[in-house]
Amino acid sequence: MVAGLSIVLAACGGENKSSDQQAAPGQSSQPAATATTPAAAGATHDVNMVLEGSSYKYVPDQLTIKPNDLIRYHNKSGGPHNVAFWSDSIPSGAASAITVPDPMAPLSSKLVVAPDEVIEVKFNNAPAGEYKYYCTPHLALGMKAKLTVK
Ligand SMILES: [Cu+2]
Repeated sequence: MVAGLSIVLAACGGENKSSDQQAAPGQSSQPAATATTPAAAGATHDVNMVLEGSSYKYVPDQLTIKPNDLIRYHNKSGGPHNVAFWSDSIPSGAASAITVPDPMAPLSSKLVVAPDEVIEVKFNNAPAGEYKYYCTPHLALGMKAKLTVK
């Protein structure tokens, strides 16, 4: 008797819950663009990895971001490319604030080969300062760039 009642209540609760969940995303998506909210999810930036003529480069090669932003590096031409940070060219304490996908080494992402394949580099409370990085296969050819976190 008691068990049957609780099942009914649970079923009612489930219906109410699903209607709440439908309402919530609509309410929260509108103010998400405000930049003043502390600890909010960061913005997303796009950087292309290209071969132009005989030059391998990141475009843009300088970018200013906020401490919790995400950068999507797109393999446009001339791959394989990757994103690797010099451990001595980032602010102190910054290494743990950077997440690279499938790292080959600390702070060094996997290589992307397929057209338009993306490397997502995530920053989590990254300290302010300059972050210099390079492409491992093309470092000798000058493929390097800089981020500024502020
Ligand atoms: Cu490269």
